[in-house]
Amino acid sequence: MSTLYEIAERRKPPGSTTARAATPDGLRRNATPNGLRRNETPDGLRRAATTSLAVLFATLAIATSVLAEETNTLGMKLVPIQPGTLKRGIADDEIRAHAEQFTYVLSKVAGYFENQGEYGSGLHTAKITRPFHVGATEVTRGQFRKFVEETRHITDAEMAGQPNAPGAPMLGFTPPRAIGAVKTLEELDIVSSTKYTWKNPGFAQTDEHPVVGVSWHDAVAFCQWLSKKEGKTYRLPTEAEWEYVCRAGTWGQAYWFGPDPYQAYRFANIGTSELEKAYPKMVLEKWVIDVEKEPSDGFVYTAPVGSYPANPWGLHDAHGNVFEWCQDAYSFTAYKDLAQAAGKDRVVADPLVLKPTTEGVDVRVIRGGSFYSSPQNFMACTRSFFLAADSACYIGFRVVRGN
Ligand SMILES: [Ca+2]
Ligand SMILES: [Ca+2]
Repeated sequence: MSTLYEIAERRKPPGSTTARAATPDGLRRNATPNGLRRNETPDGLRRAATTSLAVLFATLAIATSVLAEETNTLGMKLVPIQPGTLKRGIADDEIRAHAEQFTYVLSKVAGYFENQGEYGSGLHTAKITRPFHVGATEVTRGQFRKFVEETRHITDAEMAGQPNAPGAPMLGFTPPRAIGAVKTLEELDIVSSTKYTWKNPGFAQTDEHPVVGVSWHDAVAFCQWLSKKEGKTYRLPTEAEWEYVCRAGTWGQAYWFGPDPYQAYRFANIGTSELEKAYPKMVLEKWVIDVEKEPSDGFVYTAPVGSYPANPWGLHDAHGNVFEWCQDAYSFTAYKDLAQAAGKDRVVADPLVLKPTTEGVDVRVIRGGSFYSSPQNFMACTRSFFLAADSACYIGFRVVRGN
């Protein structure tokens, strides 16, 4: 079996290396129904009632302010998220649904996730203890452009090829030269080249499309710039926060919209029949689909952000469009390690993993799948990774703002 380093070195998209396998808490009320003592006078009752109402309105005002949706200086919509809990790991139902849907042998799918420590021994509960805001959409190319214009930031991909460049040339979308011309998987469709940057990912984009071709470093630099600009703390979501807001209260199903990947075309831009029609043999390798019968999601490459319905908490494109960088370093055994360290109750408060599988190799988590992904890769639970200094035409990011 390949080591993480070897896999990362190959710089293949997660879709091709791993595809095979691939509530809020309620507030406790401790008051009595009316909150009053038995011996109070009517006046006292009125005063107490008035006081109770004042407290209630004040509480509602606080709750409302916490719950407000906001638009920041970049015109980015931020939706409020309340603390709560998230089960992490793979639910039996999710495994079963995929085994049945894709004719994979149940044990094979389960075995894949078990190897990643995400199933059985890795099951645990993540407790999100603080409220935060999260971008309703992925960061757009127009928003990233403003950052570049103000800071003259040079991305890792733009430095690639020069001496001491931190990362490899960006993976851009390179259509096969001709049908039948591709002899090996290495020649297929996604190629590392210095000609690709966030301005040229290999397909056309407008300022409303999600920015791609940004490394983890570039995404963090964007957050730092925006924090300084607004005097607030912007950052990438932790891996746990990402799944928490993607699931939006759902558990035991592969997607926030349900268990059925064949409904995904209504809710997400993923690699489905339109991609297969544009580039035959590209999708079929990864996904058992019927090109003629299966509806298209409408986009071969990235879609303008927010083109599909929001999930119950107001997020668009958590599944698909582009993978999203998370703060965490990627570790194969992260879930198993966290579960074991958590003790009997297996509850971990605000988990954040910073220790990678291989010392000295900065590999970070990416989540949610992309326009190029098969269903296993855009499940809410599916963990993927990429080198922090590298970039690809199917990876972007979304920001979190602390409160
Ligand atoms: Ca698509
Ligand atoms: Ca996404």
